[in-house]
Amino acid sequence: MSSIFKLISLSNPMATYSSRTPPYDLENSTSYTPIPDKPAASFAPAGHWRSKKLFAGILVSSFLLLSFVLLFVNQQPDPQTKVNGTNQEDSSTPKSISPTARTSPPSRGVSQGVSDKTFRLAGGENATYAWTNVMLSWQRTAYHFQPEHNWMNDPNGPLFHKGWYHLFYQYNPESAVWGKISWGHAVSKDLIHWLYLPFAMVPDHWYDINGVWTGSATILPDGQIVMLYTGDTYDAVQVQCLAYPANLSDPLLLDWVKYSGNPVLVPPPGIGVKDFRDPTTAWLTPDGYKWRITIGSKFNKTGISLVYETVDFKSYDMLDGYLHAVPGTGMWECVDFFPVSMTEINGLDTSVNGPGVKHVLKASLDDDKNDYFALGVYDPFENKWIPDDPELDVGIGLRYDYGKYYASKTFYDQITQRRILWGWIRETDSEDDDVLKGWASVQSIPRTVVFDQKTGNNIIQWPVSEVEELRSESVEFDNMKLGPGSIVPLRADTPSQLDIVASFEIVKEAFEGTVESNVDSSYSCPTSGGAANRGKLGPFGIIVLADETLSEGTPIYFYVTNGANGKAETHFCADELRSSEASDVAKVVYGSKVPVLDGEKYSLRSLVDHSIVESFAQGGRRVITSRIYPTKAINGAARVFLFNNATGVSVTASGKIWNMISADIRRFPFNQL
Ligand code: DQQ
Repeated sequence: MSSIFKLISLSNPMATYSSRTPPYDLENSTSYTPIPDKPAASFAPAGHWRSKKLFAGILVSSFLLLSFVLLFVNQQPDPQTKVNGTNQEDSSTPKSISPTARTSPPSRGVSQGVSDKTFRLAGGENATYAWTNVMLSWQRTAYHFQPEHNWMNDPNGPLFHKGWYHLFYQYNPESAVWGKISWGHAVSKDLIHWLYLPFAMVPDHWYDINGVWTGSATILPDGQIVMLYTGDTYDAVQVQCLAYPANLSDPLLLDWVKYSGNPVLVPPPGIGVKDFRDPTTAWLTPDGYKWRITIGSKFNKTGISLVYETVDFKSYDMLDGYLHAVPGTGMWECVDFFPVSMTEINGLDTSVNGPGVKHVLKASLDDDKNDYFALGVYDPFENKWIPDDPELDVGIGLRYDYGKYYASKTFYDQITQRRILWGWIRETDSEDDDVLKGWASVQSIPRTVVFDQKTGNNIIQWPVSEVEELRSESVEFDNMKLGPGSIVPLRADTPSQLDIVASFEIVKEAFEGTVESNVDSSYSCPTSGGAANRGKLGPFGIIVLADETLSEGTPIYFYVTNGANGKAETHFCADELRSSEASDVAKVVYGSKVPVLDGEKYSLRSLVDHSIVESFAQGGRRVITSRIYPTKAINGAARVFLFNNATGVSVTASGKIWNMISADIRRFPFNQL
């Protein structure tokens, strides 16, 4: 008998389901009754980049400047590429449609109650670009986690156990589109180099035969590991299931046992059978005796998080009310709930609460496919989380990432005392392109998450320090003056694999006369037209994954405006409008306002990895992940630039660029044990 099973049996001999009715209107509600176990279909179980010396090309090339002026500076984007005033990238329209028009591929997932995948052109048409193998294989990242092949989505159940970080992930063993969702599994000593293991779980019981969906791990005080996940049943009902390692002494946690009494939770009355998924890591009640989890759902258009209490993870009571609810936000997927310290710099274990602690509540909004969070206070006695600022509530306020980033999940690393965040970087090309390249999606570089003690109303996300192991040769630039409309190439040996830090200062004399006269107070990155749109105080920043002539390039930049209160406001943006000549990819401008405090420079860090750029502003106060598909700015043709496209001021730039070697990501060498 496994240890978790012992715990379950001892603490709950009755092993019955129980739930209390929530207080909302139950009109028309139905209760789901699971069928007993029955036979189910069986499933099979589951360069080193040689860095050379970097050198900075600090000569302003007149040819490049001319190109820049023509391509980025004064030119407004093609009307067809302009975003339509929303932050939704799927609303943008590529510049041209190839003659090879196709019918729209079927959308995977939505009918099952999960994310839409396909990027579609406006008007329902789809078009394909003449991708070459060189372009497609170049897109594969060198130091982000990806499976060898096929489709991946949400990170699941991250944890640290006996010397190994474990990452599980939603995975289709059969193809590069969503389906047959199983749990892929990989381990790492340092969160950067990974070894693939056999699948942890596959859909093989009636309660998860349509997919072993997202879940979370809880490590109990005695070291036992509880995994709760959502099963999609044979009749497409979302239920919660329990699994645990067959052998806790195995550092690799190779074998997982699904509890024989699964499912442990079914949709309660009043909750749609397709609106009940993604259980969180559990936290202890104040008496230290019971555990609680929250599960995302919706009631009409209100996103909600239901709370359940358990002693043994096998039988549960649903608590009255919700942990939190926000009207108009729709289905909450992949809810995450964890404490952050207001005074310490370390992360906190999930059960910590008390003075000096705030709680982050995060929901992945199924309606717009973004991860929203808010800071607030958790009252375990009232079973309520109250946002600090109702105007910045979950789903209407701050996002973890203003680019392509979804279904994220944190875990507490008990060894280094860090709260670490994983997130899924989705594709924004068409499903057909994914099938051509044989894989889809990437996981972000894991990020530490702490409370932003300086602003008091943000969190700070920063790539785990282990990624710095990949830094090789570097070059610094110091106090480099960039006049209005200038661009400076920074030549690197591995421009597709870089870690760039840069800070900018607006030349003071110029700044003082300018902010009052800058009338652009309605500026917003998504509606701005991108880096081509010039203001007196911006944009200025870097351009990555550009080709020599700047026909392709992705500017990451600051744009300063005169805010409503007369004070300067800073926007942090990433412009994909010219990131690719391909027609069948999304091209948008991402971004948001970012607080820049007195005495702070405008600072950014970008991790460039082939087709992914993760950019952090002001030490991690804002983050934008770009998912881009250059066709020319690849291999040796890729370039990186500093630029200042402001009309009214000069800026000075200082910083450093590192070449990044590739991470070692491969199958676990079982044959060498
Ligand atoms: N992905 C899973 C669901 C989750 C969704 C299915 C979010 O559990 O709600 O693959 O991307």
